[in-house]
Amino acid sequence: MSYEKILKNLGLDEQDYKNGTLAVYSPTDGSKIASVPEVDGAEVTHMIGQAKEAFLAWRDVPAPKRGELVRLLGEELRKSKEDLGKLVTLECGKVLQEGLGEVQEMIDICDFAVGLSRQLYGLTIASERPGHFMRETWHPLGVCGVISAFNFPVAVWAWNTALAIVCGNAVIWKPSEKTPLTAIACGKIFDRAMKRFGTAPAHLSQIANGGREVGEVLVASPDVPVISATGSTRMGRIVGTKVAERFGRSILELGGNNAMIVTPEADLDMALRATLFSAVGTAGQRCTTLRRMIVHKDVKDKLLPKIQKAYATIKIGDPMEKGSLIGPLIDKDSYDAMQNALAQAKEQGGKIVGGERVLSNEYPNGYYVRPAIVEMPAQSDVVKHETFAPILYVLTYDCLDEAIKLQNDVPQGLSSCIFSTDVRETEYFLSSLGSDCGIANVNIGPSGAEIGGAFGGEKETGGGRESGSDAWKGYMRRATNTINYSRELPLAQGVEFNVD
Ligand code: UN1
Repeated sequence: MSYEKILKNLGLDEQDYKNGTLAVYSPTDGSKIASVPEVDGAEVTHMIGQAKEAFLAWRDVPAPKRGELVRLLGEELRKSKEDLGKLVTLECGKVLQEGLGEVQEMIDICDFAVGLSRQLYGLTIASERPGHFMRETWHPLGVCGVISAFNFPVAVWAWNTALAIVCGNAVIWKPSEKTPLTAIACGKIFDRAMKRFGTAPAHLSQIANGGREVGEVLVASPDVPVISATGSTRMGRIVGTKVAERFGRSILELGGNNAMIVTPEADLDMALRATLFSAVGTAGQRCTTLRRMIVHKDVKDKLLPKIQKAYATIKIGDPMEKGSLIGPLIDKDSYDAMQNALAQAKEQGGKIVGGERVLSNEYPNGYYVRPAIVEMPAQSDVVKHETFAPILYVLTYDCLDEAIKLQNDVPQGLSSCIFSTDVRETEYFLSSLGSDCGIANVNIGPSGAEIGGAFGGEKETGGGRESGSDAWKGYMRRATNTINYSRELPLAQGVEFNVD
């Protein structure tokens, strides 16, 4: 199917993707597929005003009714799954199975949010005073700014928006400049849900395609009380600081440098399969991608050749084609960064297999690579750095404490896992003496998290939590209420304050 047909199915008109100022290239072959309209700073300011109006009306709609809008969004996403999945593949280069999986994550979070819309619970708390009680109530915050990255061009919007909307907020989304088309498609899908819902205020969810200025205006505005930003640590450091300066709230999902510990008690076939999906899936461009394997010294020679063998035969190619497991990197800059990291790894004593460009004759402007495995003598600087490409560094260890120390000795703290069938090892890894990451898994890889859990990580990953569990609290403000139903006015802490 031609991509214009996909765009049409999704509801895009030519004015949405032709004659704009923001050029869109497909990483598949580097061809220009669209040029979409952009907004500037002044327009974003205007959009913030509109979003604020929408919020003022939406906060008064009962939460379960707000959930109905998200339920309709989930229905519309189900109808558009195939087309949106393909567009994700076309625009960001992940293989179709993963493009479809990403849309499934959107559907899943909608389902979650619908249930949540009847469960925005607060605590009741015993008061120390007679005839009093305390409770916590949760209220929407206002306009929520969402800044997302190219690698999950649509799911990240959905994780934030589904929750933000049932919580009673309005949303303005700044998508990655590399993936504005999928964002426009999401806007159309949202509009269809809005239309069916009928009575939601206009401008509840808006999209601001454009450059740096768009993000800067959102981040600086006191009318945007919460900013959820996904991307590099460098970006997060700027956003987090700016938002903190105005005492806004930020939810940051930044770099990861995720490890797998493989112990002598591991099921090696499972470890192999998990390694393949998590190290080379999405061409190594997930924030949860497996980047470091910390393998016991006695196990390395059993496991590593198997991984190398699989790497040598894994199908790299057009991400739309059935059977392809690795698509292209997003662009040349990304390829250059990968080669640069490999050169550094070599200097730092690394032994590299793979990593070279492939299919360059077929796709002179598409950057396909063979995933790299790099045996490192130590956890040197390059290993501590997140390179957004399929490079798997391999380190060995002697005792579990050493492995955990290596695992934690990086600036990032997103995801981690251990492969072992020994419950003492696995529980130790999950204990407070074990992994310091926001996500710690046993016998599954570090990537591909379900939406039901809170997603996010510590240290330079930014500390934010999105998606499941109680991540919704990030989009609401908590009020503590003390209610006196007696005829007395006792003070807390037994303080006497009487005027006679
Ligand atoms: C990301 O790469 O930005 O756990 C998020 C996963 C996905 C989310 C990745 N559910 O791999």
